[in-house]
Amino acid sequence: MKEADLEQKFQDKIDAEIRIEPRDWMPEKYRKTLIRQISQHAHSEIVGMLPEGNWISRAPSLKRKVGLIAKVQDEAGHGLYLYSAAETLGIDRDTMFQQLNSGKAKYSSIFNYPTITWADIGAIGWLVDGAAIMNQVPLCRCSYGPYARAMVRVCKEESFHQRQGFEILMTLMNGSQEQKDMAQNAIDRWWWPSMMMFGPTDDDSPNTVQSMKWKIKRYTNDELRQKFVDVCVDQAKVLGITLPDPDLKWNEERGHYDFGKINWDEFWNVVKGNGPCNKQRLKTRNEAYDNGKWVREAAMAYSEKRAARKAAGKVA
Ligand code: BYC
Repeated sequence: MKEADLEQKFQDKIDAEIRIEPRDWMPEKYRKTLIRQISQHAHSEIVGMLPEGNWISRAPSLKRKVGLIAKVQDEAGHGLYLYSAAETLGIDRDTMFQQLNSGKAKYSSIFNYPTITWADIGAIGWLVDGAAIMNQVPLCRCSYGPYARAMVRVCKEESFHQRQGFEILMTLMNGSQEQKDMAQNAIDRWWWPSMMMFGPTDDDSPNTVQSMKWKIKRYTNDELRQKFVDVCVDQAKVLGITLPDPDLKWNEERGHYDFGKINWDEFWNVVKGNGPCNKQRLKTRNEAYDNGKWVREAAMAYSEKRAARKAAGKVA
C-alpha cells in the first residue's frame, strides 16, 4: 500500500475509535509524538518525586510520613508504567534516561519549584495532582492502547493523592492562625505554576491540532485549564482559602470563571531550564543514576547467571 493510503486507513481507524497497538502500522510522526509525550510524562513522574521526597524526613507525624512515602512510591510506579509504554514504541529506557539526565528532555515545569513548608505538600496534592487528573483522565481514552491502559491506574492513584492533599490543607485551615497562614502562603505560591502545567495557550501550542486529530489529546490545553479553574474555585471555598487571582470572576454568559493573565515569560523561562530548582533537580537525578549503577550491574549479572543455568537445564 502507498504511504498516503496507509495514513488514510490509520486515520479511519482513529476516527472509528479503534485503538492503535504497538505492532500496528502508524505514521512516523505519530510514533515520535507519542514517544515525546509519554517520555516527558514519565520524566515528570520521576522528577516529581523530588520536591515531595524533601518532606519525608520532616513530615509532622508518623501518619503523615507513611502517607507521603506511599505517595512518592506511587509516582515511581507511574514512571515505570510510562517508561514501559514508551518502550513499546521502539525507544529503550537507557536512551530516555540519558535524555533526561543530560537536560535534553523536558519534564513538567511544576517540579522546578521548591517545597518550602509542610503546607506545600498539601498544595501539591490538591493543585498539582488535581491538575494532573484533569489532564490525565482524558488520556485514558488516548488512541494509543498501552498509554491509555497505563493511565487508568495512574488516574485512580492520582485521585487518592488529590484527596490527601486536600485533607492536609483542610487540617491546616482548621488549625492555628500560623497554620492557616502557612496553607494560604503555599497556595499563593503554587496556584500560578499549577495553571501553567496545562501548557501554552492553544494559539501558542504547536502540537495540539495534530494531537487532537490523532486523538492523543481529547481536549486542548485551554479547555483543560478552564475545567481546572472551575473545579478549584468551589473547592477553595470549602477550604476557606483564597486563590491569588483578583480577576477570578464567574462569567454568566460563558458558564465559566474568568481568570487573570498567566505569566508566560516565567513559564518559558522554567521550561528552558532556568526555574528556581531546574539545576538542583537534574543534579539529584544524575547522582541517583550514578549511585544506582551497581544495582543495574548486579541485576544484569544475576539475570545472565540465571539464563546460563536455565540453558544448562539447572533451573526451571
Ligand atoms: N512543562 O504544543 P504543546 C505529573 C512543552 S503531572 C514543561 O502544548 P503538547 C505528576 C511541550 O512539551 C505532569 N514543558 O505540547 C503529578 C512542548 O515542547 P516540545 C506531567 C511543557 O505535548 C503529581 C511545548 O511546550 N503530565 O506527572 O501538545 C505528582 C509546546 O506545548 C509544559 C504530563 O506529561 C509544561 N507544563 O501538550 C507527580 C501529561 N507544557 O515537546 C507527577 C501528558 C507544555 O514540543 N502530557 N510544554 O519540545 C500532555 O498532556 C501534554 O504533553 C501537555 C503539553 C499538555 C503537557
